[in-house]
Amino acid sequence: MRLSGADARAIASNILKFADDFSWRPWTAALARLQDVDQVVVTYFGAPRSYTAEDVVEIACHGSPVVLRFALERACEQGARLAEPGEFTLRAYVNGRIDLPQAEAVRDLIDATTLYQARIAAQQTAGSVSRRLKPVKELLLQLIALLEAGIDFAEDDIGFASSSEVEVLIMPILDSLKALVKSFAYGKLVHEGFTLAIVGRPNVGKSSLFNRLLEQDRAIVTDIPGTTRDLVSETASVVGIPVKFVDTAGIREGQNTVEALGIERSYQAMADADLTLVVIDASVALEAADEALISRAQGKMLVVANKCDLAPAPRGLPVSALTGEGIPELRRAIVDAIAPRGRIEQEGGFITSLRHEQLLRESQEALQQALTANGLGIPHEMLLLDLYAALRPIDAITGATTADDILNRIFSTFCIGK
Ligand SMILES: Nc1nc2c(ncn2[C@@H]2O[C@H](COP(=O)(O)OP(=O)(O)OP(=O)(O)O)[C@@H](O)[C@H]2O)c(=O)[nH]1
Ligand SMILES: [Mg+2]
Repeated sequence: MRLSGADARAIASNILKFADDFSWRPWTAALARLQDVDQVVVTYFGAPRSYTAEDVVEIACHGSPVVLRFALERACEQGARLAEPGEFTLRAYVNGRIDLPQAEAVRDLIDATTLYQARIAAQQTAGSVSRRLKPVKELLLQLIALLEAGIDFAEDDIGFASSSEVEVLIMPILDSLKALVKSFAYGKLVHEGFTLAIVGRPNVGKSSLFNRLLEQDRAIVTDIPGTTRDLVSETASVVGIPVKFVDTAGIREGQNTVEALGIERSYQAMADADLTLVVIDASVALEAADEALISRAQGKMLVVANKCDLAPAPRGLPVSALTGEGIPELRRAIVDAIAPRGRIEQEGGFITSLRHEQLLRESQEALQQALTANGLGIPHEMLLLDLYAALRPIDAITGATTADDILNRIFSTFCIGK
């Protein structure tokens, strides 16, 4: 149980019994009794060096929900109240201990389902997003300061930035923004995961392949066509990205209602998937139904010829769910489809939040407009409107820029008026 705020220690003192020689020493743990119910460990974090930057007291009880509830009720009787969802992190933000991207990353860290996701979120809680944006924002502020100075001090007749000079200054900012926006394609994958559907005619070995890829006996396998009737899905980590594998009902014509409904879901799974494995049976001749599925699977698709232990594959990647032949190659092909070579190395250098992506895209568009306006020789007063429009979305991520920030830049980088 975590108490945060000026009264944290007073409330804890009222509900706990400490040893006679106890005194509050920050970042130290002490034993205490919670009435006749539990023996607890109490840790005190002194403001501002605590999670919320306020006084924080953490009480570690034994895990039973009834004990925790008892502790919560006693604390509330003494004037505490239950925290809103995310309130401790909100306070950390309001108290200036972390910025907005760091707060958002705390949520991602808690929600992480793979270690890789957690690692990326941890980098972001440490401020990697703001760090990445800082030089971009700095360049933009310098450009704004330069143009503002040119306007404010025009009568001094100092030859401020020509249109080609301004272009040279805009370009690197625009390039950085574009790269960041582009990095979201991969960042989204890391954040939201990837869906892989396994489809094909009945009995080609979809469920066998599904089990083989997951390395567990998850879906039922029989030699009766039409075994799988509904979607079976399981999530596993592939190169750190949560991948949802979906096994589907075999697709064929004119079956009973249950099977027909299952087949409808197979089509839906295929439409929802980021990658579809169309499984064909190497041991029998290719049918029109196989061809129909292959042409229906749009976007990212791999043809997998299963049962290659029985006959050579007519086309596609030869594998055998039975013997394991070709499975490493299939895994590699899946990894390549998820994360094309090289992408994986840019750890921390990409954005994972849709909110950030939209803001950066907005900024990029405004800057693009500034570039066009600059090429047309539009006066700097107008150009500045676009530059401020490019700055605002960045501010929405990193925190606001004040007029002083810009004035300070003007006066620190130019010796105007001496
Ligand atoms: N020889 C051989 N047999 C296989 C292989 N993969 C699956 N089988 C057999 O093929 C039959 C059907 O396998 P399933 O995995 O149930 O096929 P499915 O595509 O899921 O079938 P439905 O769910 O009915 O659409 C079973 O008898 C499996 O043992 C393989 O690589 N080689
Ligand atoms: Mg099956």
